[in-house]
Parts: sequence; structure tokens; C-alpha cells
Amino acid sequence: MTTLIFLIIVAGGQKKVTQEIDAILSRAAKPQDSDWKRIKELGDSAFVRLYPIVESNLKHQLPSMDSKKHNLVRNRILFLTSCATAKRTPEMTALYRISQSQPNPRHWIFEWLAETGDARWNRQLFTAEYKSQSQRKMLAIKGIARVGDDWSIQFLGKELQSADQSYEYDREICLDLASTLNPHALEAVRKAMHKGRRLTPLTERKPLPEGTKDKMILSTHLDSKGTQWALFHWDALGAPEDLWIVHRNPGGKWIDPIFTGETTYWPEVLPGGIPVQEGYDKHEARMKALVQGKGWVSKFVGNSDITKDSDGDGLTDVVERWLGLDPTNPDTDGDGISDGIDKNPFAADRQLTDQEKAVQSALSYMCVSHDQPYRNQILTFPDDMTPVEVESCNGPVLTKTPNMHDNVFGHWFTIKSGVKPTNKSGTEYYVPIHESGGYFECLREITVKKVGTEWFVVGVRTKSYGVA
Ligand SMILES: [Ca+2]
Ligand SMILES: [Ca+2]
Ligand SMILES: [Ca+2]
Repeated sequence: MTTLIFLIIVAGGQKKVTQEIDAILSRAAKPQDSDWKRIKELGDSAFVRLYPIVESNLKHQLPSMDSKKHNLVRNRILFLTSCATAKRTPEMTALYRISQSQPNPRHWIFEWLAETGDARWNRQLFTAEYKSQSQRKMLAIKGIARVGDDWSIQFLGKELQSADQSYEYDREICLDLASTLNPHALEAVRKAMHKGRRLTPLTERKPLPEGTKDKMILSTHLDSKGTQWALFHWDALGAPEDLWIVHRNPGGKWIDPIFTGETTYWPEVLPGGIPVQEGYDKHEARMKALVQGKGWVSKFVGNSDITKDSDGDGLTDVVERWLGLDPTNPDTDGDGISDGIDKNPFAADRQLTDQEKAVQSALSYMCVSHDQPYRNQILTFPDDMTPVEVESCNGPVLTKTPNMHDNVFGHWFTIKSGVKPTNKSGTEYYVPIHESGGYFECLREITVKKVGTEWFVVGVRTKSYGVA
């Protein structure tokens, strides 16, 4: 008797739930906020009710669906993904396979699959999507990292070393690997962060123009000894508008690029923060005459002012003044590595406090990339913080100083005030960094965790992303 009453109650409860799900589904085209919450609470009972409807929609209707119906299916899938549990991975994968020809539902289902991090799919599904370079690549990284088995960690570790990554993916992989706190994953992140403290000499960082038709070349001149000179645009110091000269002997290649200290870009301030007095019109007219006429030949060819390297560190005085380095000291930061090949010419290796290590780790995460070796990463530290070294990039890491020329371009990272521990034991830090890449800017709130004596980024919140 008791069992019968119980079964009647359960049956009654299920009927009520079914009615409730039906009511929510009837509003599926325009769901209310409370619907999302409720469907999640209902969990598997909602999943069981929803799954056949969504499967049938996807199988039979999607290709010919109008936008209103499409919206309905989209919402049902979103309901489904929000209520399903990891146990439901096979059904969701079945939906994923059915929906392969439909980019939108595929994306939502894939997102959910990545959330579950089910080991059965990481080799097939996630790696296939990962290789497709699609918008789902980030999700695939998350899915693979969530599985966290040896194979996944090795796969991501290898990708982190691969040369054809963009910095976005490198960052994502570092974050997801570090978040597992698995020793092999941390080793892969450690490897990616430590690329050494030395840099390729400036003049070898990028290829020189190989022909007079090259867009970089603005004007050429043949001297009486048969040597050909060229004035050209080269962004080895960061700005594509910077003017350099180069020469070649008959039958030879362009060699010995020399920075002229001039740029066709309009600089707002000169080294030392001095505003340009010349005025835009005058600057433009002067640059036009220099580039179009032959004035540059007498001004730059054989001019010892632009070739002089007073301290013999491989950077001319002109370049050093441009970057804000000391042209009379071969090792501005005194760390034993000459300015010409020091990746961090403004920051010496030293004993760091936990707070500094946390900042260093957050910056390493931001700078990690396989980007071109000439790309500048420009760091701005608060006044009360001594710059720290960052090794995770291939290019130079410059510190913004009042002496740096306004025309040194690169990827900017500004440490904001408010770096602080998030727990009493001081094993976790919060580091806010403003990033600006020329086309965009955003604030990232980075969480850094201490593992042993090292620090790893385990959380990133992107705030106020915008186009600059
Ligand atoms: Ca020098
Ligand atoms: Ca120097
Ligand atoms: Ca140095």
C-alpha cells in the first residue's frame, strides 16, 4: 500500500515536471530569465524530455527551417546544454554529429561538450576542431585541458611549443594547463615561459628588402664607387614608418641597415617628453622632400652621426636614444648582458618578492607568444615598482620611460595599481593589467597561484574589452 502511494506521488511529481517543461518549451522562442534557472534545476528530467525533441528538430527540420523555427531549436539546444550533466555526453555527441552541417547549433553543443571535458572525445572531436582553426579552437583547448589525462597534457604541451600558434592560443593553453596543477602540465608551461634572456641582434631580426620593387624601398641612389644605397621603411624598432638606409655592392644583397632617426609618422613628443615644436605641416613637408627628393643621400649616406655606437654595444646612439637606453653605457641595466642583445635591457635579474614574482608571472602569461622576434612588448610599471624581467616572448621587452621616443610601437601592457594577495597565506595574487595592441584595448584581471616556489596564472577575467 505504502509503495503504491509512493509510486502515485512520484508519478504525479513527474507529470507536474513534464507539464512545467512543456510550459517552458512553449515559451522557448522568447524564454524568460527564470526559465533558464529552472531548467537547470530540473537537470536530467528536463534533459530526458528535451532530448528527443531537439534530436528530431536537428535531424529532420534544420536544413529547411525558417528563422523563427531556427530560433526555437536554438533555444531548445541552449536549454538542453544548460540542464545536461556529464553523464549525457554520448547523447550530446550524437547531436553534435547530426548538426555538423549547421554551424550555430554545432557551436553550442560543442561548447557544452568542452565543458564536460569527457575523455572519450578529446582525441577525436576536440583535436579535429582544434586543427580546424575555427572559432571553436578555444573551446577545444578547454575540452582537452579539462580531460587532463597524460595524452591531453602532452598534446597541449606540444602545441605550446609549436611555431604556428597565435599568442591568443598560447595564452589559452598556458592558462588551461596551469589550472590543472598537474606536474607535467606545469612543466609544459614552464618551458613555454622560459625562452632565455638573450635576443637576436636588431639588424638580424627581420628580412631586408630583396629588390627595388619592394614596397619598403622609397628611393635608391648609385654612388661613384658602384654601391647602391636605398632609403626604406622598416619596422625593426616597432614603427612601420621609420626611415632606414641600407646598401649593396654590385650583385650582392642589401646589408648593414642603419636607422636614420627619422620617421614619416607624425611624432607627438620627442625623447624626454618634449613636445614637437615643428608643427605637423612643416614636418610633413620636410619628410616629403626627404623621401621624394635626393636630400636623404647627402643627409644620411656616410653620416657618422647615425652610425656612431659610442659604447660599442651593437646599437647606434640614435637607436639607444630612440628606445630610451644609455648610449654611453654598453649595459644599461648592469646585468652583464649587452644592450644590443638583452631581451630586457631595462630590467636586471634579481631576487624578487612574492608580489614581484606574481607580477612577473602575469606579465609572462600576457607576453607569451611565438610572434615575430622584432615585435616589441612594452611594459609600464607603477612608479613604486622596479621593472622585472620577462622571458616568455621572442621579441624585446621594453620598459616605458620618459626617455623613450613616442614612435616606438608594440604591444603595451600596463600594470595597474591594486596588485594584492587574495588570501591570508599570500599564495594567490590578483594582478590587473591593461593591454593595448594598437587596434584594441582591454583590462584583464589575472589570478596567479604559488606552486612550490613558482607562480602560475590560473585565472583570467577580461573586462572592458574595446576597440582603441
Ligand atoms: Ca650603443
Ligand atoms: Ca648602451
Ligand atoms: Ca643588460
